[in-house]
Amino acid sequence: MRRRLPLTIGVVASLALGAAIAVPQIASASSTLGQHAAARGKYFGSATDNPELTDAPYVSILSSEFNQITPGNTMKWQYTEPQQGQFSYGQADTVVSLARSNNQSVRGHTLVWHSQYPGWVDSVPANQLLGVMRNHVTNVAGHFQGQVIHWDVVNEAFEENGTRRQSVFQRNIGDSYIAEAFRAARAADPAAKLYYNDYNIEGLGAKSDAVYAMVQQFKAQGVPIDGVGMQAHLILGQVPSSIRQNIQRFADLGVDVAITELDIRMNLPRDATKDAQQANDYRTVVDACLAVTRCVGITVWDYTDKYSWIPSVFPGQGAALPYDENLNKKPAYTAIHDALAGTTTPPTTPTTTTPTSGPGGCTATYQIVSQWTGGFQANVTVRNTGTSAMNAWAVRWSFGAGQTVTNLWNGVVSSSGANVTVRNATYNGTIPANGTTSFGFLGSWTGSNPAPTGLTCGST
Ligand code: G2I
Repeated sequence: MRRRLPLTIGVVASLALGAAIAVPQIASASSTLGQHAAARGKYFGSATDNPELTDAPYVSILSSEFNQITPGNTMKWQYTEPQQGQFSYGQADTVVSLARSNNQSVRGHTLVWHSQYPGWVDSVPANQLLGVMRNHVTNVAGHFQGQVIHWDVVNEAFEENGTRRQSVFQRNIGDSYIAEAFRAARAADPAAKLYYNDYNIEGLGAKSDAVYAMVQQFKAQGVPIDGVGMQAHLILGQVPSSIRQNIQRFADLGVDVAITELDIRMNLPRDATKDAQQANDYRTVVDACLAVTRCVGITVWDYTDKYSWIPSVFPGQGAALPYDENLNKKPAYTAIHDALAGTTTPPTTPTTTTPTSGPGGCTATYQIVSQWTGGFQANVTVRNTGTSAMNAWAVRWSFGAGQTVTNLWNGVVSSSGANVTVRNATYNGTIPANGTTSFGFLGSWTGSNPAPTGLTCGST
């Protein structure tokens, strides 16, 4: 049996996609994460694993709080085809039937992966491996037809620098193995949404660029891909600032996006400061998904620190999930809940509009879109009030109550004390006469969040 650590030390993250879940429902303040997500047209799910299903209090929360489930291990090749041609679905079926009894959708994980496959696969002659891989995909996706609505068809096929990982499939089949796996999956279960899934593709970078190029190529060639899963094994305080923009660019290619394996690990022990940062980080991820229509949902890689994979792979780190080891909710839970619920706590007057002319013939309109305890999201619209196109812009303001920008998109931010400068990104510097562009950001605040002062817009 093969078992390899799937992640490069110090760099881990990925997202997965989920399915758009049914019809939005009304959720109340006390609703579960799954109910709030459904009300926003998304799902919020958890991975689980068979050994944990004997833990009744654990199962109780798993069954009630989430509306989506991913089997964390038992759909992998080593479990489903331990000997060549002998398929074994007992453990995976147990997870699937639990999910069905709780009205939860199931993400299949995973058909083709460089890790957790049985040793006999390495002995298959190179010229037979394509047939063997197709046979595996056909059988597994066929078995779960109608029960699995999203499949991680191929998992973790790229290196950090964007080259192909030299897995047994890559070495013996070549670049085409990914497309071939997707074709076999489509044939086996035409209704399932088929995803490519990887870590460290949450933000812009060489690896996500490589996946982006592959999806673009698959779309052009008619290879049946429906989504990209971003695993999102993230590190405290290091949510990529481009996560929202990156999700959006995949969506713009015409695929769905799911956050598939979210966790945010920290150096142990936990403390209140780290918990607060983690809550903020979870909020950032949830808000990024909520901001993009084609981001279909989020799955945490199990929901409790009791069953997290992190401590065994990253010694000294952990506490990565929204429930602690005793199944108590952490601040991260509240952040996720409030983000999904759209809670604005406290209910202040969140909108300020302050158009101000600057020296460069443009105005900036600053608007708080939503606000919650400790955080807010704002949008700034830049209008060219001149009579000719402008090629660059800079918006400046000063925060009066200690607020900070934590994550900004569609612009480049620099801060000095209370003073904030946002310049255009490479792609939105040009604004035609009387045209507009905009950028957005997540900010933090304590005490109060008054409108900024000294808001100006200029060409430099
Ligand atoms: O490594 C974290 C995840 C990265 N993305 C793909 C996921 O499939 C992967 O999940 C983890 C599981 O959560 C772990 O539970 O994959 C690991 C293997 O690469 C899983 O760990 C293995 C242990 O290493 C084995 O010792 C153990 O027998 O889980 C097995 C079943 O509990």
